Amino acid sequence: MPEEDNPIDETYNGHKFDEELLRKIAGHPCYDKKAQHKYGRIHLAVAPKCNIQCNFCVREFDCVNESRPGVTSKVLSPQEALEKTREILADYPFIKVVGIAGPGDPLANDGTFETFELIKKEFPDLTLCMSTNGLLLPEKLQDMLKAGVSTLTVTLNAIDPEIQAKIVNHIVYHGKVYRGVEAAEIQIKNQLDGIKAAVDAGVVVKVNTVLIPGINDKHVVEIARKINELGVYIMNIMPLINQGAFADIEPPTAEERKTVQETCEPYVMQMRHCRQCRADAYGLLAQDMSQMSEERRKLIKINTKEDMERAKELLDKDGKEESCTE
Ligand code: CLF
Ligand code: SF4
Repeated sequence: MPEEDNPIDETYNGHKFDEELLRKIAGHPCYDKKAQHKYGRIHLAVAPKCNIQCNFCVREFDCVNESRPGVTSKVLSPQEALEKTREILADYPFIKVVGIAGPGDPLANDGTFETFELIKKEFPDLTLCMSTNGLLLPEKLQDMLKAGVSTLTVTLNAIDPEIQAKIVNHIVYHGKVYRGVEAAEIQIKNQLDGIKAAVDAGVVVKVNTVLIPGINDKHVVEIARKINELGVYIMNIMPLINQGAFADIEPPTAEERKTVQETCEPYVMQMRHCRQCRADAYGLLAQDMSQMSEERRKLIKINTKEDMERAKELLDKDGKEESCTE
């Protein structure tokens, strides 16, 4: 990585990142906005089950805490996921990150760990990334670390149980169903304890927060303050997709979201280039190749540096036609 491409402060937010982590951040399209144009990610849809019920989730689709709304990804077995990674990496070596982000919650699915183990064994240089609702984070953190995950997203939509109780209908925790404030208290405790433990273990943590007007919009800055204390690296404030029990809530305008991002920025770096990817997306963030025609994918196969330049030109020129709309 040339020096000018690595803009990351190695002591960001009170945390010192070693050289290896700095390299991973600089090559991660979600964590470093400059990297989004150069490096891609592949999502492996190996995690169908979820252990909570968010009020904006209709469950037929991918987890909307991280993914593109209204989209269902085909679930893969760990072995299928490995094969898919092999095929895609052979053609698109600019993909540096393998993420598991659904379609349900990765920590609620054993296939997540099995998949990471397989990928790590065959591709030890790739960054392994995961996105979770955090309910099982404290108890699964060691498994996650053992599997080699170094960048982690936790969705944190409230740190006040009264507010969280309006967002999540129920959780299923250790075989028991909890609702309301009781459920919220369990989840928030686990999310915050899990984030702290992950940061302490050297994981680079991102927090996703779904901005829900009238529910958590005034509260998001308190989340930002809290995650600053915990050493979170970056925050991604996502607009509500109004479906499910929240179908009647008007999503935030771009201006409202921007104002909240600006209010949170003094506390934690803001991610503004999220594309709300599918749980099976691959390629550059702005150009999800899972949605491209075979013909087009062939056109941008990468074998040499020149191919890479050509691919970028092609994608810049007319890729918008085939990429997903936001
Ligand atoms: Fe995937 Fe998420 Fe890892 Fe990125 S996505 S698991 S951190 S590799 Fe990125 Fe996609 Fe936004 Fe997610 S643009 S939806 S933030
Ligand atoms: Fe749906 Fe994701 Fe919430 Fe689970 S965590 S209920 S998949 S939005």
